[in-house]
Amino acid sequence: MKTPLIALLALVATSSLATGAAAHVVAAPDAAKAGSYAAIAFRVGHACAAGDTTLKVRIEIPDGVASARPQVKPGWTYTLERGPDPKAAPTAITFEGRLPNEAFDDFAVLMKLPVSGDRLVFPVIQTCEKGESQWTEVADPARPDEKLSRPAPVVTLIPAPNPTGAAPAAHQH
Ligand SMILES: [Cu+2]
Repeated sequence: MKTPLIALLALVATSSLATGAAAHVVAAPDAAKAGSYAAIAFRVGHACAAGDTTLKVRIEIPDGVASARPQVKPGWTYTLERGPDPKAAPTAITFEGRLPNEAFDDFAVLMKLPVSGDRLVFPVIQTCEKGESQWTEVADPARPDEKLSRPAPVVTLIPAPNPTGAAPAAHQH
């Protein structure tokens, strides 16, 4: 009777983890090939609190991302924040619109991901009619089981199969 119990516990642990992640602000997909152009959606699962409405989603673009373009969303506007280099990727993208608490939505960004690195962290500030949620917590590698209440969305970089080879079909603009 030992094995079925362990299997059941594993199943419970997995499904509760999945539910928790889906209810936060998460990256979808949460893994992408290093060096690739990847469309990553930032999925907002709920407002800042019950009865509140999301008005603004600000996504910080980490260093190493060479370009970042927001997907146009009907009903939403976007603003790009830029650093001193006008050719570099924006440092942040803010979507503005309305998203009631009972609904979820995806805010997609097309990015040229860095060729090397393990993972990218995208701090997100969610501004609502009444409150604000800062999705900026980063897990301590020394304490991987620690429960974070407002984790930042993370994208794991999948190593390129041939990192030393020539880049296929370079995109020059
Ligand atoms: Cu949540």
